[in-house]
Amino acid sequence: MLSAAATVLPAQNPIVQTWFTPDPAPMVHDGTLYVYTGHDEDGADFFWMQEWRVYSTQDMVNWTDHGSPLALESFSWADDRAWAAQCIERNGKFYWYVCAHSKLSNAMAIGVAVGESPTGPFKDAIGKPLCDGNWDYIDPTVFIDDDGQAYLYWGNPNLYYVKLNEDMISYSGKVEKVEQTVESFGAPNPELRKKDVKYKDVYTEGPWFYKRNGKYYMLYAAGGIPEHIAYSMSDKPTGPWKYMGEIMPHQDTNSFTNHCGVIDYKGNSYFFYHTGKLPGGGGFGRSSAVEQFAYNPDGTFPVIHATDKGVSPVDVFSPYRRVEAETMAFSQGIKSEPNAKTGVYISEIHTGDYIKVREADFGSQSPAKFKASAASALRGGTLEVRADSIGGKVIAEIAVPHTGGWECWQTLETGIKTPITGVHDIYFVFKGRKGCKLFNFDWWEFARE
Ligand code: FUB
Repeated sequence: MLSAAATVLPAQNPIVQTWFTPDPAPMVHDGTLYVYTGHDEDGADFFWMQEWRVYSTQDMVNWTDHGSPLALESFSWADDRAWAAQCIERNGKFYWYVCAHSKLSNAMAIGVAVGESPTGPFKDAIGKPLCDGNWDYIDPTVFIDDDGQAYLYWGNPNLYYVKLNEDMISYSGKVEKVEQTVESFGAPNPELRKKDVKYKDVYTEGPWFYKRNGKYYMLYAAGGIPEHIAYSMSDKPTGPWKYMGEIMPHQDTNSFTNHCGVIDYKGNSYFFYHTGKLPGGGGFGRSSAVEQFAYNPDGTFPVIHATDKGVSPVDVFSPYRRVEAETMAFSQGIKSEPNAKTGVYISEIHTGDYIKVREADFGSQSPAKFKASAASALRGGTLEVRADSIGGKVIAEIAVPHTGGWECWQTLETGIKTPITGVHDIYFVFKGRKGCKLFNFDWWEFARE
């Protein structure tokens, strides 16, 4: 909860504030950027992770929460540690490579789920792990080369790969272990490292593999704990690799791990990573963040620093359509929840909480109406729609009544209080009795008539 007088910083990082979202893995499909993340439990004292989550954006600042279409329960063989994962599309299907603790081997394993859309539904593609039985079988990264050959890399502290078959759910040959040397990754293979030697760098975990302009990139968390992000490059998908240096040096981000993913979207390059900077966060409460960067002319990386500010919008946001309440640039105090019928909605709304949607374009003619869908098992509260800040002018205001239950939705409609045109941030500010949940919020829409 936040007092109305509090200052709202123009922060975009972390990109999600409702849940902890570590290990970001971006994917672009059909003009939308999706980020697949893990989920650190609130108040956790280890990586006791149960599920994976999906978020999407079309402007890089307003993110839609698609909930958790994949969890440990999706894999009959998995019982713990829903750790880092990555999703990729092939022939209209979506393959989400995960790692988790295997009850078959009592070690970590790599699995694969298949889905009909980027947000699911997903199911275990083979009913068993793809590769099982080793404590360092974590953090899969996948890439399909121009010749159609797909590669799956993973591992901590060893780096392994397999060549995936075209079906993406089986592989040819055996699991290969990449030889690490000072030249290729900054230090020799784990078993050859000497305790008293300070190496140039040390491959640790979280590989991110891709190709750009004919060069192959392997980014990874490096240096042991605390981790920074470093990278190696190669002319071939399976090496030999050349250690290229640090990308994101260790900073005081309140997290001893880091985990990256890189993608181009709408003409820009983006570097996703995680920090422990969400209030209440830390080493086991990590959140995705993103920075924009430009490759050096020779294809090498600049040094990228973690910022609170994050990135700028790359597209306009239309408020003249049904917008899910779980689409936002920033929020305070709230959570999101799934419902089989309604989908994801916003919950845990208390007085003073707010949602910010960034840079909505109202055009040259003001809307005349505002609609919202809300539900309350108690006495409801007020949904204020304000422009540009939590104390900004009130564009519309809706009194949410008792609707009969937390999932008994009512569509509520009101006229516009203060006409608005042009581009503005929208703040949904929740007001009501102190100390109790006010209402749940599913969607909103502005209309000209
Ligand atoms: O999220 C659990 C583990 O922490 C991941 O698998 C690693 O990459 C590190 O981020």
